[in-house]
Amino acid sequence: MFSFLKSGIGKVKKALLKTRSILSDPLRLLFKKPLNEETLEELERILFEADLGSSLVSHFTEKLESYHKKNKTASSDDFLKEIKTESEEILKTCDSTLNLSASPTVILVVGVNGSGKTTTCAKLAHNFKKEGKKVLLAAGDTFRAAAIDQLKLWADKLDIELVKSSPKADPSAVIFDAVSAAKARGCDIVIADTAGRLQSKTDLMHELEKMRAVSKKVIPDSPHETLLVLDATTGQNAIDQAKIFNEYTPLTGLILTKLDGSAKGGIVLSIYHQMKLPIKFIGVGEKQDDLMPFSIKEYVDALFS
Ligand SMILES: Nc1nc2c(ncn2[C@@H]2O[C@H](COP(=O)(O)OP(=O)(O)OP(=O)(O)O)[C@@H](O)[C@H]2O)c(=O)[nH]1
Ligand SMILES: [Mg+2]
Repeated sequence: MFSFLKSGIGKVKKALLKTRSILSDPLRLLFKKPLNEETLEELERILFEADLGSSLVSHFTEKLESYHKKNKTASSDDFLKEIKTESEEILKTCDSTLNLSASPTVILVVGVNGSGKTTTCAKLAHNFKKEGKKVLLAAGDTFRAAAIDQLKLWADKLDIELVKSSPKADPSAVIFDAVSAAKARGCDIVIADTAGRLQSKTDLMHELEKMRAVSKKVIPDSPHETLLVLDATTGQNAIDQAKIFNEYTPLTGLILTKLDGSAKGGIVLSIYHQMKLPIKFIGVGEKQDDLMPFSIKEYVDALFS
């Protein structure tokens, strides 16, 4: 994972530029003023705008208030440092490593419509291939012909094997074929795309369980990872999605896409605070190299620098 982490230096910082402009820049100015009722209100407003969510906003406000009581002469930089340390503390248990011990490892990629699943599958496949792994993509979104074509285009471009079926076929059958093929061909990783589904549509949510069951028929402890792709620009709504998906199908981690172009970068912190589901990757653009393994330090530095 280290190889593509290095090439991503600066990308995370760039992706969080908008969030930074509404978060750390105003905070730095605010911390120059004395901390009183008025500035505390302003502090809450700034934290809300970066999508930190109400529980985290209260948490930070209380922490900063008590820090101020103990450190009356603290500077603006001291306050920023304090909020940074506190953010790292919240994320400290977020283990972003993937469980890749099985061969083949099966990764199921799920999420609502348009969150970035197909693109993320391609980016993941590309990253693993760069590490020398033999990857197979499964076109588990059989809902629309265009979805299969989209993954096929990526597979051709990245020179990665693809298992697909005809449109409208049972997605579980595709998963079965893909996992069986990966096993027979000695692949290291299978990455399965799935159709976008609204968390409120229970029949579609149950379909996910069927896909998991079928994968288990071929490899009993699979899928090894079930990753929920969340569009960071949807803000706090992403938390509701994570809660409901997790009720239907046990998630092993989250991928937050479209952090570039979003001013809601605080959602990463907020979602971990509330869900305690590890954030495994973040999407910082549309190209194959725009998926970064989530690094606590890199993220917190980018958010508050
Ligand atoms: N800027 C940016 N765009 C992204 C990112 N990830 C995905 N996208 C874009 O988001 C759009 C939707 O991505 P898809 O991968 O098709 O999303 P999906 O979840 O598969 O969509 P459905 O299959 O329709 O549910 C595409 O235009 C992608 O290029 C990201 O990290 N940053
Ligand atoms: Mg898709």
